[in-house]
Amino acid sequence: MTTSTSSLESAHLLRSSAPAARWLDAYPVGNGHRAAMVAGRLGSTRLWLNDTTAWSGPAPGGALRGLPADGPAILAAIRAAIARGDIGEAERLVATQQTPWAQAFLPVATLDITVEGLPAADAVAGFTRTLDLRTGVAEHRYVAGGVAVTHRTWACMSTGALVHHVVADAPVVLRAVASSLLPVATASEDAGGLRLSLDLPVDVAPGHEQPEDPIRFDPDRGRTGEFLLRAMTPAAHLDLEAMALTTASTMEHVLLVGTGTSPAIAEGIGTGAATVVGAAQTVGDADALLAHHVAAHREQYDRCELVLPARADALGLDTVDRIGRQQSVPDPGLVALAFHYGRYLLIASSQPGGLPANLQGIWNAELPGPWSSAYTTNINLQMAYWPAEVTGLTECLTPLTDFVERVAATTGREAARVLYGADGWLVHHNSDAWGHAAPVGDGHGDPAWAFWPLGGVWLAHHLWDRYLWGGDLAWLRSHAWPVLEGAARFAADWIQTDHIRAWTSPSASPENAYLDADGLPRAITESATMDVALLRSLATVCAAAADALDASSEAVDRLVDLATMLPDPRIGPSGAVLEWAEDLPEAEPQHRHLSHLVGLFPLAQITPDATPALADAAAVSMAARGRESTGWALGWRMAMATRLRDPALVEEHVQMALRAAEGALDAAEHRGGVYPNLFSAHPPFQIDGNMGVTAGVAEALLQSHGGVLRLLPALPGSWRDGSVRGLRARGGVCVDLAWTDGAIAVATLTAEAAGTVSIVVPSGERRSVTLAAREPLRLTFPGGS
Ligand code: FUC
Repeated sequence: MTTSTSSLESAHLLRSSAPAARWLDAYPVGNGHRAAMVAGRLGSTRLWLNDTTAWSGPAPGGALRGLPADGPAILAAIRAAIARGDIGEAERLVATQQTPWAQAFLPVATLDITVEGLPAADAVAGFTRTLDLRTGVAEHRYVAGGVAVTHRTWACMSTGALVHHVVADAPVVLRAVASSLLPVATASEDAGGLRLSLDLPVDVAPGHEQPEDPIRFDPDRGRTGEFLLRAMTPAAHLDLEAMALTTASTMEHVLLVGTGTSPAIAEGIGTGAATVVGAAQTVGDADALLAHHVAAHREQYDRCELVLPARADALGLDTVDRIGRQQSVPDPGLVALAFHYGRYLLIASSQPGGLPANLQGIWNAELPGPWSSAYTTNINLQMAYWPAEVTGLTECLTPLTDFVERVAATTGREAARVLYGADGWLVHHNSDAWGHAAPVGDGHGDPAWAFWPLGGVWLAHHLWDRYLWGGDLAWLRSHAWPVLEGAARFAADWIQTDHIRAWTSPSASPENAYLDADGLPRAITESATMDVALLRSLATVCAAAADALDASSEAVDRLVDLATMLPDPRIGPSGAVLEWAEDLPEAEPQHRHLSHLVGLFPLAQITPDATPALADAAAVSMAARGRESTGWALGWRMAMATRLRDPALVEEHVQMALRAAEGALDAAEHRGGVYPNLFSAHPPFQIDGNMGVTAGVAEALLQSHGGVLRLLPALPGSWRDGSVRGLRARGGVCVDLAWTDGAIAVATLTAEAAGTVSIVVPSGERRSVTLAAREPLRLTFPGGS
């Protein structure tokens, strides 16, 4: 299938004919280090600026502040209370182990760039605003009083700077005014540009906590933020008091922005503002800068492409109108756009040398942002990275693997020792740039969300995934193995046993609660289904890693042994998978989390082939939870539906995930969708919902668990004709597919290394194919099988 201009446009371009009034109308650009939300307006642009290293902290006492001195004794008392059935006491004790909170991802500055002297808005015509995912350029153009003006903004992937380029067909003057929610310590002139030095707070409380002083500064310990604006056009005028830079009148302007923080959060993270702006200045003019950037961006973006037919009337339509229309008639082209958007957002928010994508990727304008715009590890951080390997963005995973390695060697290890007297490392349900690993909640957090020590066990899987996809044994040995083995040490210490059976205590199923005999909601129990699924999977993964490396570990052996004694997942009287070890009534039967089904996705412990009864039970569980949910929860449901090979359910969820988040329905209803800029609404905006859709679409087209490559396992009915290029399977096989009338037509497989792979086509037929290294093998399927 060839890619027509119209499908390129409809699958890679966001468009609006209205100026961006709000942050949620603005378009995101980013290079993993610096980012902006670009609000194109009549005669102006507003940029909300972010930097991956701009976090509050280090908090007084560091990531372990507030931990009790007698953690292991408290743990013993918690376990004893659970054993005697006193859950109230166990929950009280659990709260005594809570630290205050994780730190916040900060907004750096806002830059308002105005074209001076343009006529009033009513003399303006032809306004359009686009975000081209193929180039990473946000653009808006209009004609004002006969002057045609084009603004372009990008986050340069090669130099690291942010670039704002304005071209007019008559000379114009730009005035750029900076502001910040952070205190500006100094505003100074720097090589003709404007330099701001910002005080970063050492401690920021999340919105749900109400301390007396929620944003605290400390002149001795606080870090410094930096903002630098330079114009490549000469004769700029600087007004330090107004924090404004005015350019000379000319037809073309280039503004360069750099940001940075110091001292560094960890070794190797962050570059200074002057370094990146200087690098951009040496590239040359705007055309050269753009060409360098686009080449670097496309190198990642172009690796994978999905072609689905767009509705005939989609071309030239505002994205927000496409979102509105797809609710009545499916628009597969919009699904392709959302698929590419997730990849775009991952490229923009997660690059080597930066920190992992946070709850909002790398875009936050609030102090604090929602949930501090930090990391939540009981689903959200993991989901943000689900598309990385399968859509060919392995380097985007690097900030996460680096982060996990750092936590495993430092804060996670300390927290395991101090809190539980355990070896190895852990992360509880919230983290931040400093690697917060202890439970949060400040002594009053509901254990349903605040107590969950298995975030690290789950995150360790991402390092194994990188090995499964990339096959780099040296990387497995030096990077993944210490993390996996450390997770196994913690797990083996955490699991309790009488040498006949094994269990976890305390345990919770994020973030649901059950009702106890008195009808009270309780979270703490033993051996929640999710604990067991993750710990068993860790045992399997660690054993496989040890095998691949020919390594031995007493902790891994112990974990493997314990895993065999953990309880099997159970099906309850209603036919659903039990969320806890016993059949307990759920406090919220329609809860957004599907913690107990983690074995279905992303793990592949439950599959229609290997465990048909559990797969049926998982479908019952999903139905009982209800179709409706928040943004990321719809993405998770969609990905699970692909594993159940239920195309209708996939289609239903993708359509729900892509409906308008605002306006159409009852405002009080808390359910997911998308904003006009296609950001996923939890609500509020969270990046996981975008990435979940991308991963779910990929998983509907290709699955590679269980030693087989399953082609088109869950193709929704409305995606009748299409093709995908550049999906990647475990084992390092690149997969291109084309289908017609819902039936597979061509598959092209290209392996990194020679070998034999098993493929399963939609009819269920299994074939074994032998691949030579890097030589594409084209398979055709006359009649779709
Ligand atoms: C978890 C979820 C919430 C939200 C938050 C950031 O706590 O249960 O829905 O996504 O993370």
